[in-house]
Amino acid sequence: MKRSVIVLLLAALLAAGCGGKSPAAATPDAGLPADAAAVAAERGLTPDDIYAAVKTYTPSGQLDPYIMIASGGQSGQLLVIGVPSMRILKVIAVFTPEPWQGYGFGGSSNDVLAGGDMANQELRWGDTHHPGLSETNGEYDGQFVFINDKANARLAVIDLRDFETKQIIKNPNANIDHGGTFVTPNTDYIVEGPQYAAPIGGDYASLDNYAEVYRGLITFWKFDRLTGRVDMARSFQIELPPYWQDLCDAGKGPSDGWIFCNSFNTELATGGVELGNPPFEAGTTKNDTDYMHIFNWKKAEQVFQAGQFDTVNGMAVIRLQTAIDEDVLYFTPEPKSPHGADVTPGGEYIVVGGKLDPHVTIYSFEKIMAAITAGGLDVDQYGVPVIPLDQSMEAQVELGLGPLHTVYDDKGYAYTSLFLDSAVARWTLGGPYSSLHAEEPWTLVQKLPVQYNIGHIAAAEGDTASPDGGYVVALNKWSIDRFANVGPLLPQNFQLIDTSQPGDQMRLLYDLPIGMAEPHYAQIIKADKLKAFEVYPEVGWNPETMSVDPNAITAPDQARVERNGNQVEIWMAVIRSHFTPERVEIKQGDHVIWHFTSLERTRDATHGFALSGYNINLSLEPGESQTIEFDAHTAGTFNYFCTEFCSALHLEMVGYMLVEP
Ligand code: RUQ
Ligand code: CUA
Repeated sequence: MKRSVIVLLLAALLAAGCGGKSPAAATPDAGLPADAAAVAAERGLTPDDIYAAVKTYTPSGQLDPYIMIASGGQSGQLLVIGVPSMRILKVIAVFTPEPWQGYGFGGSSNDVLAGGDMANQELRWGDTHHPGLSETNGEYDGQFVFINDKANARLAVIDLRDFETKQIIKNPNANIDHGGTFVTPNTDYIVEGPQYAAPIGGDYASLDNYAEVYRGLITFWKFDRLTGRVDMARSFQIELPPYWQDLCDAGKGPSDGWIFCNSFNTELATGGVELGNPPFEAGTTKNDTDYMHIFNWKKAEQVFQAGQFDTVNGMAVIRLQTAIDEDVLYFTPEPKSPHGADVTPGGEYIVVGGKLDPHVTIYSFEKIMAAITAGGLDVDQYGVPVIPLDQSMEAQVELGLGPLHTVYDDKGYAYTSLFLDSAVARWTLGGPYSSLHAEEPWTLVQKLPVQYNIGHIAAAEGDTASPDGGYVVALNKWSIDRFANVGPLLPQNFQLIDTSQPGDQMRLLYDLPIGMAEPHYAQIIKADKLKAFEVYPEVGWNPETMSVDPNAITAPDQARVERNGNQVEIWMAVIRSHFTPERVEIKQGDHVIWHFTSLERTRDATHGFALSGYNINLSLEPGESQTIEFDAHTAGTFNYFCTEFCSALHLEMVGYMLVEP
């Protein structure tokens, strides 16, 4: 029945000349079933609207073929969104405490958050920019996702078996990052690119000494898949000139082993508009070109392993001069204030968008290698060899105003966000991609307006070695008039675009308001690559160690309270619809260690544990174990209760904690 309605709708679309710009509402004579046509007519839906509805409508119980993992911007979190339904499935708590997940309110997540603290400052938010899914052979493998915190130069590791954050690591030598996270094709390293230059290690230095003391810094975090953690002892950094390095991408295929990063502020501007200096916006954009940074990371790894580094704050730093001497770093010019650097699926080209240039510039990895091999290169003011633009460039394509980021599909098209034009540009790749499309290589095919001010852009598997095509999502910074007025702070607008048809057939399908932050990048993975647990694999599972916790219990009759001096230790069983024990009687000043085990094996039978007056709130998913520790600082009568409506007698899932003065 459902299928036949769709067939009828599609027939109607054809009959109505779908794809045309006719504003005429569908009418019953268009061939729609009478009731559907009546709804369409009543709502004033055009054939284009009906097409978009049919492309995105996902009946209850049907699952999306793609999952988008989007940065959550200054919320500090990640978003999980189904594509094409554009339903928000989850917010993953990363840098910011989140009560629903019991994240940061007792339990092991407190340790995860504390792992990202600075020596003298607790950090409880982040500005997430670029999620990086783990890859095997340049393809998403669905195991992990990594995300940076631009505000504090931190990196987080999320395990996609339970979609929970396992590690936050503070970069000891940087205060800001941006060009991360992205991974090398087999996730050997998670790369965290820098942004605003600063003295390495963050010491004080006058801006008068900018050129001599301030530096850029790129970090290669070694990822250990077995432990699911970054290993700082096997990670290294490379000192860079104090240009402001921006987004980066890893080579693959022929360019595997190399990394490409944009930079701006090769002018070495230091601001000070209040002192009569040019403001940063003018000072950093004077030069016609900046430098793309070209790293041989496999060579850098050898340099690191050979011990050719200084240790700064416990971290190996390969000095700039060593990087130059060991052929680790090269430059090539890029037009005015570049932003995105995106390697093509086969690894042959790097596409760079210049914010103040109407073109994207396409660099050939083969040409770059030939220039390096030929040698005899001039150097920049810091001694880094510079490959002239005419020796590295393959093509330029004029797209429009404000090109930023580029993703790809399976038809040899590239999609570039045009911030100032508020449009998505579809254009053709050349070289080995020419046979995939009918158009001329390196030409603009279509510009689709989006609403408004698009920043990043994401495509189905669009930055992997084999993009899927079909969908692109425009991550728009402004929404202005797209949604009901909810006051001066407006949501962002994620717009789903249909890219299934070739040529100038891109269409806008759906608007998803994001009312929690300004997300930056997103990646879209095939849903069947994700193999998350339905319930934790065994009762007593500790999500921090991903194994059964030694303090877990397996039955309610093992629940108990033990006192040792003024330390009270509690082993609590949690199962519908009660906690065991239901009474905890302690004394003011006691130190309490409280272990929880959910004995549930039923999918979605999650319990919460909230303790009044003590800022404690856990989420106990089926099979999960957790431990909290606190001092009973306040005497009185307190309740603990379940915060998830888990059963008809959920309100009875409660207990008393009596703290005797
Ligand atoms: S940025 S809008 Cu952080 Cu990726 Cu380009
Ligand atoms: Cu357990 Cu409500």
